[in-house]
Amino acid sequence: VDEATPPWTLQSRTLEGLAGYIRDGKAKRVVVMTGAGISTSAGIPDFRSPTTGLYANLARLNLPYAEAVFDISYFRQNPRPFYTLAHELYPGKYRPTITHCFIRLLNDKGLLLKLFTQNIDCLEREAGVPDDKIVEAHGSFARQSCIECKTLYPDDLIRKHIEEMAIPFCQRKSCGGLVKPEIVFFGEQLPAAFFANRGLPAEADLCIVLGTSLTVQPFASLPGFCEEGVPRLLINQEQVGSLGSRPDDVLLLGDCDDGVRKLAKACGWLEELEALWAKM
Ligand code: CNA
Repeated sequence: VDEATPPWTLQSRTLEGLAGYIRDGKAKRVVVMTGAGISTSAGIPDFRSPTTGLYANLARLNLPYAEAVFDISYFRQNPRPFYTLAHELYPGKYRPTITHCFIRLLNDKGLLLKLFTQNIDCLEREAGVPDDKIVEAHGSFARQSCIECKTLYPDDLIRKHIEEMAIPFCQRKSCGGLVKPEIVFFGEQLPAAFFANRGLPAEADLCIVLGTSLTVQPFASLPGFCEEGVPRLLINQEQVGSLGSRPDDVLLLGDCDDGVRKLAKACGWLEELEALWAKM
């Protein structure tokens, strides 16, 4: 929208306007959508940032193209690049960021309708966002199974394999297929929970999009399901998707942790947020 178009819902299309909306109790059903950018300050690289992203640094894995590391047909031929990466990304090594804690705080205040995350690092969970509030749209490292017969594979064994960068195989002798954490690869179906919940943005009274390039479908279509007139906030290094095209879209371009701190401050929640984060 151009600057002359007035907002429909907010007092002003600014952080202050948005914080006013929250302080007035108008945001009671908040949907949050996140991506790799909320975990970069925890030390986990994103995919697409030009020099620091994983795709820019995958040369050492000798891939035919960067996305192959998460491509199911490539994995079948050569699982080693994925397991090299899994060794680096495996949960348990990283501390949630203040942005993860902000989502937890929204839930503690009874305002979180649902968190849709593309991340597989489980940091939202570690920050204390409850299981039933999270839709891990691209799966996670929480479980692993055989890619052929789907038999589950034990947690302790996958951990050992990933630590040692060894490739795990199905324990059923008659099968012997490759085992893979249940993160969604290109060419695989998204989890049922995504499809069961994808209508929820239409019920939201506030949408917050954090740290994602919004380039992977169908996740990228979620903010578009919010009703017209429902404020949408983007906190990201760059403008993405259709955020910024509606009269009540607020853009806070820059670092997520900085943006979240500014929002928390404007809502009067900053001390509480910092205290929560300090305990992580
Ligand atoms: P992406 O395509 O790499 O985009 C990341 C976005 O975040 C970009 O727009 C960046 O500009 C922005 N960004 C990076 N750092 C910051 C920061 N500190 N503050 C604000 N903005 C920042 O990642 P997406 O999540 O959009 O892509 C979807 C893929 C990436 C999903 O399938 C994930 O599984 C996958 N991924 C996940 C992780 C993880 O779990 N932490 C890490 C790397 C990739």
